[in-house]
Amino acid sequence: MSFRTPPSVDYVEDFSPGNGALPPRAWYASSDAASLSLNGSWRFRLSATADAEDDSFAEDGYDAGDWAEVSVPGHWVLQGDGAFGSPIYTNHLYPFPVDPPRVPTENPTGDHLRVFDLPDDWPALTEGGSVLRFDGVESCARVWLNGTDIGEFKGSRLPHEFAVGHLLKPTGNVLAVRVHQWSAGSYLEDQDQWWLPGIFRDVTLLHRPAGSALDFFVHASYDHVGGLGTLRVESDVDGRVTVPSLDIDVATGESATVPVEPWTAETPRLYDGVLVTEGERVPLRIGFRTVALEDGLIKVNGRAILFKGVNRHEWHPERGRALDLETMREDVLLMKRHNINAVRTSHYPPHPAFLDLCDEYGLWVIDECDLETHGFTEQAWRDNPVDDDRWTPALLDRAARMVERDKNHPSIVLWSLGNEAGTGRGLTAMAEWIHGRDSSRLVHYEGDWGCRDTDMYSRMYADHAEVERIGQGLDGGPHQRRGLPFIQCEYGHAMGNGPGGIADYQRLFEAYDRLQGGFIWEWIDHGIKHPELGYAYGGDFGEELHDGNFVCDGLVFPDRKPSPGLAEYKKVIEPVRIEGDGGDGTVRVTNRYDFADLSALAFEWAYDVDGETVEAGALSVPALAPGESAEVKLPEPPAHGRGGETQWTVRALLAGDTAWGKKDHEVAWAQLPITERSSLPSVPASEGPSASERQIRLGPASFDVRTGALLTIGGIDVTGLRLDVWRAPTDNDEGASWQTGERYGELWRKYGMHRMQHRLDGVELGDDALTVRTRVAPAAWEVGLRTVYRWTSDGSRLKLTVSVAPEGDWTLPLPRLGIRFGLPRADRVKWFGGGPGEAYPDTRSASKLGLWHSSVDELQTPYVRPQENGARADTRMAELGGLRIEGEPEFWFTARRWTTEQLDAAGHLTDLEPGDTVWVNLDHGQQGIGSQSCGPGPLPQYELRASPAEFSFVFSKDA
Ligand code: IPT
Repeated sequence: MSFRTPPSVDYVEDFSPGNGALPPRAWYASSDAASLSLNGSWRFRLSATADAEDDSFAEDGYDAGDWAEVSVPGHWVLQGDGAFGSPIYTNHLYPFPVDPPRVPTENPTGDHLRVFDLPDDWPALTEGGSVLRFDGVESCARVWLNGTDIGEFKGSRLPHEFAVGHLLKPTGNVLAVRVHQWSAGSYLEDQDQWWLPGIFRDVTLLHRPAGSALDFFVHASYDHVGGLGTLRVESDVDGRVTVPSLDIDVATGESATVPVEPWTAETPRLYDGVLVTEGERVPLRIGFRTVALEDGLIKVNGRAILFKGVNRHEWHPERGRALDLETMREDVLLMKRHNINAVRTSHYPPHPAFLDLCDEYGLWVIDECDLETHGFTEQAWRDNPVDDDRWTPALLDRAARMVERDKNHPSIVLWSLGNEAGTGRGLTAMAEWIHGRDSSRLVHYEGDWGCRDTDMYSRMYADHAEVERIGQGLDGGPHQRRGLPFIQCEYGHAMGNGPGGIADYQRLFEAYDRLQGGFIWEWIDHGIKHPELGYAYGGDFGEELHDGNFVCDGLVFPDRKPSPGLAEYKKVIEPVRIEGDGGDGTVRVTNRYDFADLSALAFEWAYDVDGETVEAGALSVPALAPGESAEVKLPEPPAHGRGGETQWTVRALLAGDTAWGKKDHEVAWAQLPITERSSLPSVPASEGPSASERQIRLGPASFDVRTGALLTIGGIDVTGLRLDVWRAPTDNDEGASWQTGERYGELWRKYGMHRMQHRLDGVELGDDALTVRTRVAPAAWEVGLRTVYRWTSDGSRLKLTVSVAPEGDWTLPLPRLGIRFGLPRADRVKWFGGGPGEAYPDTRSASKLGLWHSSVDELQTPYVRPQENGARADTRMAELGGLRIEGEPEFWFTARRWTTEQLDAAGHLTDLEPGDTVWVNLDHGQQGIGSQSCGPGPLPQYELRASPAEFSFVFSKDA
């Protein structure tokens, strides 16, 4: 009998960040040193535990012919059609027992194997050295090259390099990497996202020529008073730095000061330079800028900046956090096109290529360290690794790997210690180290409300009132914090429909200097493409613990299509303010950029009648400097010979193609009403209702004689027309379980808003009207809505006036208030009102008054978890299914091929099966959206309180 000794896997559970790796350094692409990408298909073997297999697979000659294959970069749980386990989604709960640094015995472990030859032109193995670089492996890896154990490491979203020159051979190199899903490092990586093991970023072999620099630090500052840039490149190997366009040619370590154009996120001027050492030429992209904390404000180049930011996780619906360059570029382009000027790399340093794009296109970056220990909140932060000296080396290693890798990016203005890790000495040690290493940037961390370690006060999800108090400096707090600027590193939780209330935040950010803006949570929904479910979220893989669709809370859908929340944000943060009174023919244009003048923009006016542009032309606006305003005269209103509602639409467009947008791309706009909307066509009640045995007839309509229910209009069947108050609760209606405010989803169900009963109190045939009296109320409660439907007609048109009088003590808002009905067939929709996208009371900034067209299907917003969506605001007129509907006052309208109840019951979009009936809601009111899925609910002015209401619609056959 023989016993196998399991391999030692102590490194998996020790506090140490690892062994054998080289010191961290800047990440760059050399112009002439050879490199070999080891991305591609690797052999793969999955084991259930860390010690199931010995290391013989790392030996030359090992036959892995029967192993599976995976793509590197990639996560094994997203490959192999489920054969390699599944993703797990938890927000902050650790999916394993909390007993740091121990992890479960069941620890999925993926052995990865790749055999490679050096290319023919690879430098002779005696020339210089070679480095093997891993840009990201989750969560712990051990590496062998040609049978030699070269070390192991943790720190999933950080680079690790190993010196391997002495181990390489021209052909048949065997690279073996053992990756463990769980490790001590997992305790430091409790970010709200999918747990996705694997080698998910590039693996590269880099030649390091003799005499090449190991590391270098580009210091490029800007003196805004003199307009001078100062460049100094520190390098551990002496060399020269040249910037031809600036006539700079200096030795490393020496400074050169010359007139330059500064780098800003708005004007991302980069200068090409080269660092030449004896062994290598390294291209530099230099941006001159100075970040400082001055007068209690974050200033760049002498001016306070306003962050209009987003939190960005790396995400791709099929590849998880393994992003290709084109996907990263798409993120940056989408952000730039939506007026976003800042990114917080929540909650780990991104793939370094993303930062190159931020430098190039211009985005302010908060680079955040790969650190979160949020799960310790469940035990009142006891044993939190950031307050336990045994973990401090790992924390410092993470800080250094981030700063050293990313220090040469002008776009990075703040370093962030991590997210949701409580407080402790380990964080202080990180902050001290970062401050000491790089005094040219500021340090951010949200968890430290006393600002012991940070250069600004940062919070998440503070409500409007508190933000205003902070703006006014009336928030008290420790002395240390009082003189510091404020940012909301997370706000506007974009889960499902929403976020609401961001325009109200933006007003505060603009009103108070201390408030330097914020970062919407978050950029993208982390839905995973799934054959049956469309996009999967937490729980869809049978996880033992999970947080459902809390992982789908982005401004773009998993496929990166913009959601209405992104359109809203774009409008709210637009860099040009256009305002005025349409009647007096002038507009006031204000430049709200921090640095750029308006010379890149061209302005246009349009004169609209009933939502259609009848004439348009160029508007000449001076190239205002930041902060400046000008009054600009509009032309004489054109004679159009039409009655109707008139307005000016003034737009700011890109004057020419830019790196991120084409000429005519819309940057900002406003509409200035000239004449009021014309009132409803009068429908003189020239006909009265007449009853036969079965039906009541009134003008073009027929009704049930017993119930007074509408049956047809002009021969078109109309089903189930009645008062409606129910909407499929949004994620923000439902609210997060920890919210202390009222959670309306729950409250509405408790009070039966989804099961209102309609009691018929009378059908009256008057001389000029059919009146149907009802009381609409939920079982078990005394609250109700007395509802009267009054129908009149002039023979061809049919008018409905609905009067609603609440009864009882309504302590809750209504989800909506309006009517709904079904139409047998409808496809194209035309409306005069707000569009083109959806809007709700506190998400309506981007809704433009116009004459819009859509199909019923295109009216739907595909929130990953189905919920109320698709309302169009301020509707004056809608045509669909052969009917024309005009309303007074303006109404909200939605139309869908399923009922609200079906929408409410659906868990995924694939649960929604279109029926034959199109269900139409015409709403007098809608409850606001707010941000209660992880923040404050709707502000009081956006709540739909039950109160007496009257609203009318005129129905006619569409011409
Ligand atoms: C906050 C987290 O920082 C972020 O990662 C994400 O989980 C977000 O919430 C919600 O989607 S933490 C929250 C408890 C305020």
